[in-house]
Amino acid sequence: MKTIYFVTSNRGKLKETKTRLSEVGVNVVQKNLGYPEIQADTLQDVASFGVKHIQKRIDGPFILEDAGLFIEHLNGFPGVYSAYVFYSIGCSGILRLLDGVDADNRKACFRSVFAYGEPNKKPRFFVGECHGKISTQELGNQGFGYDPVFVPNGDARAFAQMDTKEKNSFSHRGKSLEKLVEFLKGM
Ligand code: ITT
Repeated sequence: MKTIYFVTSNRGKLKETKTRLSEVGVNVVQKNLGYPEIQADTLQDVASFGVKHIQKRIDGPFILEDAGLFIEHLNGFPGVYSAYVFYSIGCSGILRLLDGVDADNRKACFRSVFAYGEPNKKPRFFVGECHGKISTQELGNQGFGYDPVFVPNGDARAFAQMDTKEKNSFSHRGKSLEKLVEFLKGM
């Protein structure tokens, strides 16, 4: 079985990634090394900087992922600042920002970028996105982060009302993971 380090502090991401990669014989081991998340315009820039930092500090193949929630009515906020905004105002803060906004204007998109790196090799990037809308109240208690307030297109439930496999079948991370899986199969 192939082993890959996943450099992340986020146990929710880890669970979703482990669930999918274990199905294709890849063992994912968390490395909570931390890396500087630069202020950048895109998730890929953040991931790219992270890879360069980690490459010098790790001795085998690794992945990291940067993700964010982009809300149309808020011009893409919190976007690349999703982690900070979650820890400062949380789901309830997002609901307050959209208070009184009608259903047609609650569109949002989750984006995910996985980076695969090895020491001294050019990194590879795999992106995924999931369109949906922000609910008017918190729903469910599974998942993590903004899952209780995000309802993906094609379903009436929030991510937090789905188990890991169901969420992966809709989610931004599920999609970027499928591309990573194809790449790993071809190695
Ligand atoms: P890392 O250590 O992997 O960087 P992180 O939590 O800081 O973990 P990000 O920088 O990618 O991760 O931050 C994205 C934030 O967006 C994250 O903290 C969550 O609050 C939120 N988020 C990302 N993916 C999500 C998902 O699938 N469901 C709900 N919220 C999500």
